Amino acid sequence: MFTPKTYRRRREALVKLMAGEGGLVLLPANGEAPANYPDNCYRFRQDSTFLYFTGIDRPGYYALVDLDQGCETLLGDDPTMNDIIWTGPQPSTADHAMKAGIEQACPVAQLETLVARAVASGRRVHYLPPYRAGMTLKIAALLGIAPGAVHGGASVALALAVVALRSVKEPREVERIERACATGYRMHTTAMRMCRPGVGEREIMGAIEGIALQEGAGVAFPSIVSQHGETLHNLSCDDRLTEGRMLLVDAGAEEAMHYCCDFTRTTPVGGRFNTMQREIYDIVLGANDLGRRLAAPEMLYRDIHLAAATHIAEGLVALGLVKGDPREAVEAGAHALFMPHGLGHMMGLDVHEMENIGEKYVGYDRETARSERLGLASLRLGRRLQQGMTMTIEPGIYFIPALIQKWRAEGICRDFIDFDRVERYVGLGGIRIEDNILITAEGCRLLGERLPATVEQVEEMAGQ
Ligand SMILES: [Mn+2]
Repeated sequence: MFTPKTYRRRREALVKLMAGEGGLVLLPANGEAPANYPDNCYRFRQDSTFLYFTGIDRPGYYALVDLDQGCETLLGDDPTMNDIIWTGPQPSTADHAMKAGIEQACPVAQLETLVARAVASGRRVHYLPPYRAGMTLKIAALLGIAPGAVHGGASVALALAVVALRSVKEPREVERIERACATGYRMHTTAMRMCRPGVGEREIMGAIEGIALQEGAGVAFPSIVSQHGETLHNLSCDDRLTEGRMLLVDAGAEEAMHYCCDFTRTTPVGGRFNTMQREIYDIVLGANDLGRRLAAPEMLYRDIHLAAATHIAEGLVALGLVKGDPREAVEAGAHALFMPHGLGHMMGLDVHEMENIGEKYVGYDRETARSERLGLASLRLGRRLQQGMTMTIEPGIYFIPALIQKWRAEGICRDFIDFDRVERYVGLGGIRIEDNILITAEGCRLLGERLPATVEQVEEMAGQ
């Protein structure tokens, strides 16, 4: 945990940003989530906004911030004798409140009374849209509304205030993210060294997820460890590595306080790229480099995405896969055949930072909105960048047989794509190169030590 002062200051900033709103802010912790019977739960993961404002990494708590009176309450139940027998001595609610810099602590049973009193006197209860069914039901019961009305009743003012605060990282948060990056470095270099014919994808997954568990709170999301890199979120990993293919690993760790990293590397099995792979790899790497050169305060991330897409189109024109003017090809959305995803996303306490709060407020803003246009429709982040933001840059090129077939059959972008030539690349799979950056005063810098990235660096690491 950070100091109580840190959490108090963050909540004071929240109250300031919500000046004029009035009412109560309800910040719920996550509860335990049963996997297959009530006592066998998934790994506990705290709600990131609750973590940000309190630092408390335990289930079942609620923080209430009174915007009118400026007082704060932590609600939680003290451990019972039974809890102590099974799970050992635990801090009391008052202990947690003290560490979070919250003055009042009381049992959860009082939540209903406090909220009911606010509702009865016509005061607004601000909450973020819940993402677990149990919390939706809880909020419905507390406010006396139908579960179906909970999402729509979430507070826009609270969403905007939380996004404003969490988007800009404090130096102490950057330091934590870089700890996660150090673990990510070890995960990815381990995967590269294991990338030999005959090794199971699952062996590599087990090895790298083990590193995440040894060094911190485990993985930030289920690892992608696959020779089928063209399947963007491929979670199956039952194949054995074969010479001539490439292994795509998209994996990240959470450090002890749950700050994340999120890296992707693509390594040739056996440690040597063939010519076809190397040509495509270098285009993706060039797009990654370009993204980092352009990322700076006031830049629209959407424009960086389009610049990276144009770089990819230029590279593919040189190889004869794309025809015509690269800029016009990108305007028509032709790059989406090869990169059907966005260039990146914010990252912090969530690997997709604040995705639960609503993309409209997180990835976009008053000035920008997600476009329906081909080649932009999957972009999670489009808004203007600010100093202190942390995000990924993750261009890729993929050869997805079903998508190529569909585009060919429907004649999509046929003026810009040489389908005969593209089909020769089916079987190559997919390449993605993902780094994590911090927006600085002048531009951006990498978070953590750079993982092997050039063809030479990857081949050297894979050859070890
Ligand atoms: Mn990512």
